[in-house]
Amino acid sequence: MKKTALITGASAGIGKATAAKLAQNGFDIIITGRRERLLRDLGEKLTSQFNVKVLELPFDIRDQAEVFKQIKELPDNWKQIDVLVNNAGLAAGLDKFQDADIDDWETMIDTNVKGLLYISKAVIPLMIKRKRGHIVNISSTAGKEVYFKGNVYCGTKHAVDAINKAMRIDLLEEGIKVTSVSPGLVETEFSLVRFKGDREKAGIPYAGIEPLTGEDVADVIWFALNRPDHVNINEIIVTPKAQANSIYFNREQVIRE
Ligand code: NDP
Ligand code: 8X3
Repeated sequence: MKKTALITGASAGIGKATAAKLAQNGFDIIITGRRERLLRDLGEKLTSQFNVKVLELPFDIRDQAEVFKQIKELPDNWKQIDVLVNNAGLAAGLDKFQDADIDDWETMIDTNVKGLLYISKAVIPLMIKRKRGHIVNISSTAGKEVYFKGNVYCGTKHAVDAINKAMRIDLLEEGIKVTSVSPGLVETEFSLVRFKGDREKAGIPYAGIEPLTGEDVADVIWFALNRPDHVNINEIIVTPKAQANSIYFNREQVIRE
């Protein structure tokens, strides 16, 4: 039977690659993000390439009322959501705690934590009604270890990790699976967003290593989604070969090879 997935933050990076992966595997897809043009372009591409239905929903995940309105107003034939990928998120700034911009903190907490809570709270009742569903929360290695100047971004991803565990417990009796995927360095728009468009600074985290791609992470998400019904993958951590965790890198790998 045809399945439907809702992917937040599908206008770029990991979310965009995940939308393509699920479309390739026959899912109808609801794609969300703020940049409407990018969602429309992706929607057209996936529809023609994979012969699936795509619904583009442009909205800001930080806007609680808007999130609930968008889900409430879904056409009836889009309300049977089998998979929710909570991916929309960002880092803003990389500064010592004492130097950081409070607006950056607000943005990260509002998007990575509160936005994830809003969309989950709006979609979960639709899953409970059907006693089935699978939620994939995109956390990070930053949710496993805190790194220098990572303070609040790491805090939001530790929160995602805790929320992921809590959801799995609370949704157990509803037959809903909950998985977290925690990537290390992935080359997407993430760093450019973190450094507010400064391309030079944005390149620094990837210097001397071969980072993951959005497609690498989409493959891992698909692995978790594609298990038999009785199997739940609780957590996956995936890093580039040249990264051991949030802190340790082999930055010479690319140079040596
Ligand atoms: P990108 O910047 O490439 O993509 C982020 C996506 O989130 C975009 O589609 C963006 O859409 C969406 N988004 C951001 N803010 C909002 C908002 N307020 N409302 C709605 N959508 C929003 O980054 P990635 O693909 O790398 O990041 C995806 C997730 O993966 C994030 O949660 C990130 O923390 C996590 N992650 C990333 C890693 C990396 O190294 N890249 C590693 C580990 C985790 P738009 O701008 O159109 O709104
Ligand atoms: C993104 C990976 O190491 O930049 O979550 O925090 S990192």
